[in-house]
Amino acid sequence: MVQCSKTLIQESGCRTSGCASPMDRHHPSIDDHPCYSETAHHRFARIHLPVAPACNIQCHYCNRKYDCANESRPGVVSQVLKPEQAVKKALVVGAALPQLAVVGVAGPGDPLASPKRTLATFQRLAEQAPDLKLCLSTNGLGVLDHIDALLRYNITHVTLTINCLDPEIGAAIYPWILWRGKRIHGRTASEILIERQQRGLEQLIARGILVKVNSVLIPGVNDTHLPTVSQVIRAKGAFIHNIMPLIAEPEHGTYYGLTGQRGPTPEELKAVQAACAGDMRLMRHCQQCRADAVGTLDEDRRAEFELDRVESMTLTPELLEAARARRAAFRAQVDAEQHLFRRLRESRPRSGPHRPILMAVTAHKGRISGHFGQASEFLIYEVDESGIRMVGLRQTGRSCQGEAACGESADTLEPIIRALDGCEVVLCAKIGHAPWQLLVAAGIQPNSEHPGEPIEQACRAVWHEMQWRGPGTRSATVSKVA
Ligand code: CLF
Ligand code: SF4
Repeated sequence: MVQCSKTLIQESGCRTSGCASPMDRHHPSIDDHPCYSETAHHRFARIHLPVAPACNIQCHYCNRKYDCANESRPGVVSQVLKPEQAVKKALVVGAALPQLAVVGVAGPGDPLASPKRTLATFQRLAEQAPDLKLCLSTNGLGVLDHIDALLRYNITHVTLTINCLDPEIGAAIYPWILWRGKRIHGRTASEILIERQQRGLEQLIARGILVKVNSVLIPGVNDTHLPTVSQVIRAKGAFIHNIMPLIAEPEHGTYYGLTGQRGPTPEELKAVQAACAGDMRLMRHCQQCRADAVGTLDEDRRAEFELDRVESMTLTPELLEAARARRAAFRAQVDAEQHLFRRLRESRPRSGPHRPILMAVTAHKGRISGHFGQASEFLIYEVDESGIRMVGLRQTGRSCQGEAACGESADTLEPIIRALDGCEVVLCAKIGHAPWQLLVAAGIQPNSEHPGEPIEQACRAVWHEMQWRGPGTRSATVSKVA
């Protein structure tokens, strides 16, 4: 049996010691990682430190003037920081945002093409902020050379970009790599890269690091091949697969952009994700962040932490200790909330008279208010015969990005509906047809019959109505649907 080097895997069961599927395992180490856990992504923040300017390969979707497109949106430039500047920035952000949980290095080039800068950053962070998770995103060419250092500095999460297993396909994506001081071209280059990526994947997993695999979906190049990639990485124990759409525009100056290679349509992306699903976790909430991103995935806080401001701040040991305590308190609060929800869900009878019901509410100043599609958070109440109690808050992000498209996209609604898991009712002032139908299909009763009423009065009324009519009954009329 292979021994895991990290307790995080041992605590929850390691596939090398008998667990079959990544879907079966609950990893405490993902509970506050916004990319590995969809439920964490509205609550916890990450910061990317742009310390790695160089790259050791060329991808046809990359222009070196911009951030590494293996995780980032092309056409974005991040200012490269020295390790000491980067560490100070992470500590300043960690002092200002108690929700900060992860520090990642994802560019602007490949972090392991500048290993000294990347590892020096992680080493200092492991010493100065040991509660923050350390995360790395790489093309995989250099990973085998640095696994010991990754473990030494407590990097627990690594993303590998794996676009193919077939060197013929690889030759159409990677024109060259830099390998042992030489530039290697064509099929030989992609053979070396693929072999290093696969052995890197195996070694990272064997040594207890949680691995996410990113694949860039390139229509006509690797679209029909990605389900095979997904099967292989799943069999090797990758935790989650993130299939990212190619973004190729002529103005980005990339080979693909200039030669007319198109990116996938939303339907094509969805079809490939469906073909890769099964018992593999798929990441569907990736924001293709910048290499200097700060904040939660849906709230950009970069502007608050410009280098001048960061450099003017003084960090004392007392301030750092207080910041750690605030982060710990924030985690404990989220943990307690999740624990409460689990307990309520498990203990609540599913049927029978006078049972307690969880309701998600959009409100303003204590009254039912707002459009479902424009709500970015829901108050959660438990309602039963004895009264109503607020038991938490779920932040979901908005489904509606503008009046015209309001609530029509199942892609944006599905994560919100998943975030309301356990609730039986949604109370809001207005709701569109599409979210109404999806909520009903998910077993959640939408109700827009009580706009402007005090929350307590509305929740009680709905609870009594449900006792009278029985669960799953449509209590609101479609006349109030926006
Ligand atoms: Fe950053 Fe990447 Fe770590 Fe997340 S991002 S290094 S795993 S902390 Fe996340 Fe951003 Fe998508 Fe990356 S949403 S681009 S997957
Ligand atoms: Fe560009 Fe990233 Fe590919 Fe390097 S690994 S060529 S930085 S996209």
